[in-house]
Amino acid sequence: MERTFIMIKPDGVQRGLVGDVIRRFEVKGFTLVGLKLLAVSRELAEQHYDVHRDKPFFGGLVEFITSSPVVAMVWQGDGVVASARKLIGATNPLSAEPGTIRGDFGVTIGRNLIHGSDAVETAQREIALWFQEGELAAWEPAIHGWLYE
Ligand code: IDP
Ligand code: MG
Repeated sequence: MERTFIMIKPDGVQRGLVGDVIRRFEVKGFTLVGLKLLAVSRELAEQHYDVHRDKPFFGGLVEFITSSPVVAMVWQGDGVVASARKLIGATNPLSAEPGTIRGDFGVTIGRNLIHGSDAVETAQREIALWFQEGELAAWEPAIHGWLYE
């Protein structure tokens, strides 16, 4: 089944929003298959955001992501990659719709609380970057039949 990589950024952890964020993915019906809190190395942050290496905000972004612990997660479910991006909302929290994580909790693009993979292939790359295979649990919730027809 489809999987995506979700990271609660340092601002989300510092502001005590870890539980709220996890709750939104849980009640939507997605399955948590990997979870850890970690201090991010500069190397990992740079690899994760490699696509933005030439952007003016790259240096500040790496500083931010390495400044305080993050919560890294893998969530699973039908269409989870695109659906997670909808739950997260637009990159700029001031443009993000109310009801989305960034729309409800954020005010500025450099403190937008959470990362979600932007495509299935990106998700596969990011999951492999952040998690060892043994850190992921393949399990099916007992309520599966009440979530999927
Ligand atoms: P996304 O997180 O919604 O996929 P991207 O365009 O991939 O957005 O940018 C990655 C991250 O880089 C954003 O989530 C944000 O933290 C940061 N970022 C993007 N644009 C800016 C900017 O103009 N100023 C500061 N930070 C930015
Ligand atoms: Mg992105």
